[in-house]
Amino acid sequence: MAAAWAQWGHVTKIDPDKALHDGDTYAAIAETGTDALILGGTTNVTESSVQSILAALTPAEIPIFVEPTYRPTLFHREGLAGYLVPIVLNADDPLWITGAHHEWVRSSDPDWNYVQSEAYIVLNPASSVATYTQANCDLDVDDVVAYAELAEQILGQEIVYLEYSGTLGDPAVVAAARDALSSARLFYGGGIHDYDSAFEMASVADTVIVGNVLHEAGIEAVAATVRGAKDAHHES
Ligand code: 1GP
Repeated sequence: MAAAWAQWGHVTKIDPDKALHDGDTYAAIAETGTDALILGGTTNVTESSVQSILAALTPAEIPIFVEPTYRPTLFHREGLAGYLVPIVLNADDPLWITGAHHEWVRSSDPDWNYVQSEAYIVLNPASSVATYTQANCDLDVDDVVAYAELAEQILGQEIVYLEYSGTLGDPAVVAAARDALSSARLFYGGGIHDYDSAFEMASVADTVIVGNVLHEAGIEAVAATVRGAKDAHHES
């Protein structure tokens, strides 16, 4: 699949399980200046929840990807650019490394043109993704750097995703992970909620992802994070 993500500086993740903030519409999210939308959440990203949000989003002018927790069988879907499939490198449960993926490939006939993997490193032990995957989050900076390097150099991953979902991570760890990559892109997600937090993390990551702020504070707050990320990327 074409490397659409190579140009992304800021991405907004929509959790189909959570409502939008008062008065916000799906269609308006694309107008914040965010570069792409991901429909994703730890649970309940279902075929039908995706379908109804896609219907509300289309026609958006930015790409829309799904991080599925179901097994996609329908790839050519109007309004959808493709699927981002996480593998969680520090999951203790192999279901999240190759298990679910193996089941999916066996039971479906994936159209690989629409599939891109992401190498996740889950770093907030209090997050639901850490609980689900039984992630070992007790990692120091060298551990994280080693995961990032092995993702790119051994597993051939093009996207490494530092997932601090729910809390703002350590910029020094993010910077060290990015420095360890040669051409893979470093995604950062977790706790970005305003201009300053977006600026800080976009200064050390290639792509920042915002999630909760959309549902909790709304589209204006997302727009502030877009400005922070763009300013940081212009300076670097
Ligand atoms: C979640 O990385 C994203 O998968 C964003 O995290 O919800 O904390 O913004 P937040």
